[in-house]
Amino acid sequence: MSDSSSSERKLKNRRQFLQWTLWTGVMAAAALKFNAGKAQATDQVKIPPIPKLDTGLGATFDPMMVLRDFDYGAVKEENGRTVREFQLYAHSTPIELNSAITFISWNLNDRVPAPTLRATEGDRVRVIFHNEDGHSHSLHFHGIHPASMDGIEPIRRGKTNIYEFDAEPYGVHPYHCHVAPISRHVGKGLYGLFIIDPPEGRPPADEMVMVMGAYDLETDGENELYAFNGIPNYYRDYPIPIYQNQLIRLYVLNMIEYDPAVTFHIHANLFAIYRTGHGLESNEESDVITMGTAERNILEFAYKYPGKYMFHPHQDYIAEHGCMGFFDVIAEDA
Ligand SMILES: [Cu+2]
Repeated sequence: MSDSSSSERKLKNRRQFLQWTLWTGVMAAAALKFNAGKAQATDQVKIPPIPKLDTGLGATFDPMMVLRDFDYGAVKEENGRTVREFQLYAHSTPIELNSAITFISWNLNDRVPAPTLRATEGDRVRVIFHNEDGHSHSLHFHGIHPASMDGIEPIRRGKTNIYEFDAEPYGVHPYHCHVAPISRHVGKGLYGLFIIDPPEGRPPADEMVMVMGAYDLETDGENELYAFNGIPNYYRDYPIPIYQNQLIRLYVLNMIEYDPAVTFHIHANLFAIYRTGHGLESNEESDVITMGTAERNILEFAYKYPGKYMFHPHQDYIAEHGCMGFFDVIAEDA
């Protein structure tokens, strides 16, 4: 790629990134507004200031924004029911995984992972899928729905398809492309989280998503790089600020192809485990949890002492190739 086309692309990516950041801000404000008065009392949660980062990478998204970005959809009332309408666009977008490696991702809304969709159990969910990519793709949601909405039929390029179903059961579900070879479509970045909240909500917490993915750069059925929320080593280089003694609720998903399972481990603490996010009582605590591909959990913890604490899979090869991060615990009185 010539220098001029590379810098044009960077400019375009930065423009998209700025638009995306703006959009994210609007969505976050909308989400907070919509949540007002609901069981999830977001006003009781203090979110540390999010640093403005200039990573030098020409990314169309910022993993620091992905963390706390929840898409509640456009909310409508139809026949006395809450309907949440989501717009998803399949694209091919270059992502700079580090200063040396650019990867052509297949993605939704120019980001990997895809937007975190969020509804409450019993809502009607309407996902409008625009395939603007050059390949056929589909959206397959985990959860309970009719066969006609299972998303295994390819949607050809240029076509739009509507997936509509009731949000059930409450919990944490993945959604992803289901066009063969699925390992390639998922490995290229077509996956995200679909959170269904219980009707009664959950206690206030600083909520974040942590999606584990991988990149098979050599197309040899093995991963060369791994990442939390899209960019390898991002939270190693830019630790996630959280407050001391405040409850953190982590929605963790493993979407790593080719490795049968990975673990997720946090340092100097234990977390309460809510398997598949299905259940309001935790009966298990650990500092490490094993997840096969597509497994996901809610993990809850708070840090007692300020400082920087690592999190990573305990498969050290995977940690050393991009799945590495830190929480930066800020003292309460800071
Ligand atoms: Cu696909």
